[in-house]
Amino acid sequence: MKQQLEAIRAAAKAAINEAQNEQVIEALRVQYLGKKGELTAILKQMGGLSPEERPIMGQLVNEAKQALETKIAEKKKAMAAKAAEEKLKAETIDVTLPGKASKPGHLHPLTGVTNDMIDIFRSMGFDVVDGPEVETDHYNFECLNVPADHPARDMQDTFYLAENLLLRTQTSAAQIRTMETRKPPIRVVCPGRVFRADEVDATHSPVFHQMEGLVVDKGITMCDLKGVLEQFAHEIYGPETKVKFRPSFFPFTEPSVEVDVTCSECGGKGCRVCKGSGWIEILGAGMVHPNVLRSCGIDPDVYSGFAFGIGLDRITTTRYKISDIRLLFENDKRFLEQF
Ligand code: 2NM
Repeated sequence: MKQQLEAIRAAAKAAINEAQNEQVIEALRVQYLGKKGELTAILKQMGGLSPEERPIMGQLVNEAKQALETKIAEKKKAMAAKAAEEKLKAETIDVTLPGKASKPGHLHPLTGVTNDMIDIFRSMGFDVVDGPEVETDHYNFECLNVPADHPARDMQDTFYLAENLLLRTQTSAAQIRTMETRKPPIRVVCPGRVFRADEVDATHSPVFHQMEGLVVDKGITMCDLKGVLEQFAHEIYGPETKVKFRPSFFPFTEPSVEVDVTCSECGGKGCRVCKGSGWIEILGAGMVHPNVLRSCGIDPDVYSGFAFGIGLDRITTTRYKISDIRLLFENDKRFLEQF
């Protein structure tokens, strides 16, 4: 019986040492120490022993039982410690590793220039208005005194969506709508996308951006136009900038002018950017044609006004010395990150 006990004890010890997880340990505990376990079975055989042998054997069995219980507890503790250590190892964060810097977003250069220009005109008392990009022939051409045989009305120059529906070729239509709905005094600018069926090259894109302005009140003259546009040029290019007004022609203004500023690259001496002339053309303008006022229900004998159209893409490319307008629309991050 003693030998049997020793054999059980040795087997249990070996099995516990071998055990890899809690379930196995628990199974071994049941196998050896449980109610139907092997040690309990030995205790049950003690009835057949002599009264002298019984306490000795009882003590041996109890010792074995205690030893195995201790062994199991130790093994469980060791396994828990090992599991905790592995968990810690797996969850370790190296706080000394360098971080991944995230680049903050920023405005597209065109948006930045548009916002700056809006600020300049707001400071002179202008409101910002907008209108639809899909326009009717009526608002885009007819109200603007553009005659039926004008080349701009040709399919070649304008994107038509249907007989009388088109992508606006300028933002003036929004100003026509403003004249229809507001009473003078009117002072508005309208920034936005416009569309023309141009071939793409370094200075042309079928989608480009404009800001048109309109002032209508009693007694508005060419002097008001000059003052506002000079102020604008000084704010956007610097106070040393000179401004030149040249006679021109637009169907919607009479008289019409084109406005040049001294080249910001060479200061007016002449360079590659201004093609040697010292001047850069930045906008077109003029006194609103009486027919345009009349088409919006404004009496040209009582009111007068001036209007102007500025190419935002050109202001942006000259300000940042960008050589090709297409860079503004390609959304190449290597380009955009420079601003
Ligand atoms: C330009 C040049 C000259 C213009 C005219 C109007 C309106 F709606 F009042 F008739 N808005 N913008 C205008 C005048 C636009 O762009 C080069």
